[in-house]
Amino acid sequence: MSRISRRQLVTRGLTGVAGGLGLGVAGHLAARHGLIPPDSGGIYGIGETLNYSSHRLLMAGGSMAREFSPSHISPNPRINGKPPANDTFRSLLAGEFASWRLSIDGMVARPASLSLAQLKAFPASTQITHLACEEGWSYIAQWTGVPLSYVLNLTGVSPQARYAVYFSIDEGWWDSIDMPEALHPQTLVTYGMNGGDLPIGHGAPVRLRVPRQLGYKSVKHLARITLTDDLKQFGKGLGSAPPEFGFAWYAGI
Ligand SMILES: Nc1nc2c(c(=O)[nH]1)N[C@H]1C(S)=C(S)[C@@H](COP(=O)(O)O)O[C@H]1N2
Ligand SMILES: [Mo]
Repeated sequence: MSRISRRQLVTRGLTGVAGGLGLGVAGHLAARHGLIPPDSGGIYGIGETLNYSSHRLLMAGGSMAREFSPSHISPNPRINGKPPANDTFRSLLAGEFASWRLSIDGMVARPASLSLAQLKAFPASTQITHLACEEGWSYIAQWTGVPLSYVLNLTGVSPQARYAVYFSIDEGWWDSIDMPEALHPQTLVTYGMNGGDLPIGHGAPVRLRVPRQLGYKSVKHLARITLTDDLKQFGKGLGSAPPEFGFAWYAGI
């Protein structure tokens, strides 16, 4: 088993290793190379591990989500879910988000608390990408914001950090991504949509856009991002809220 290198894993894939040597061996290899997703314990465990590990090995975290031209922007983007029904959100909204802050903490060198004005003063990035809901509908929109990698370079990332966990003002909504996804150039701390401010329904004042994964990873009404090396301490330890309801933690498209 120890003679299988990462390079051989890339050429044969974990599926190939599993087929040739058995799932037990494949599991050990996946664990050693950090390729086990946090929700791998359940009935879909093996499938989730093969899916996540093959994406990470084959694309090494670097593939790009397709970007579209302005003529592809959907005229009536659908809204999924309701704005947070709590006092925190109501009072932030009443103050036009002037007192909203994005907290960044955990395994960073310099924790930060950023206002909307501060985010907007950073170099902006714009993308026209597809948001696909697991329910089967989708739309294309233009998104404007700051790459998460830019913000994390400001705060400094501890070498031990393995995941970015992010939380909505809406308390049930939280998720996480691995560091290749967090530092990917298209992962965007998004405050603008289709040329204007991000509408309430689409996640004002700020949502995280993760265009290489299904829509539920793009958490709306962002409040906090924390870097960690251990997802077990959050919720039921499955990496995010969706796996608690039967959806995959890794939702790569
Ligand atoms: N806070 C919060 N984030 C959320 C949701 C939500 O209801 N609340 N819905 C998720 C789901 S399932 C999808 S498909 C997308 C939908 O984004 P949209 O409302 O811009 O279409 O947002 C995701 N992020
Ligand atoms: Mo969704």
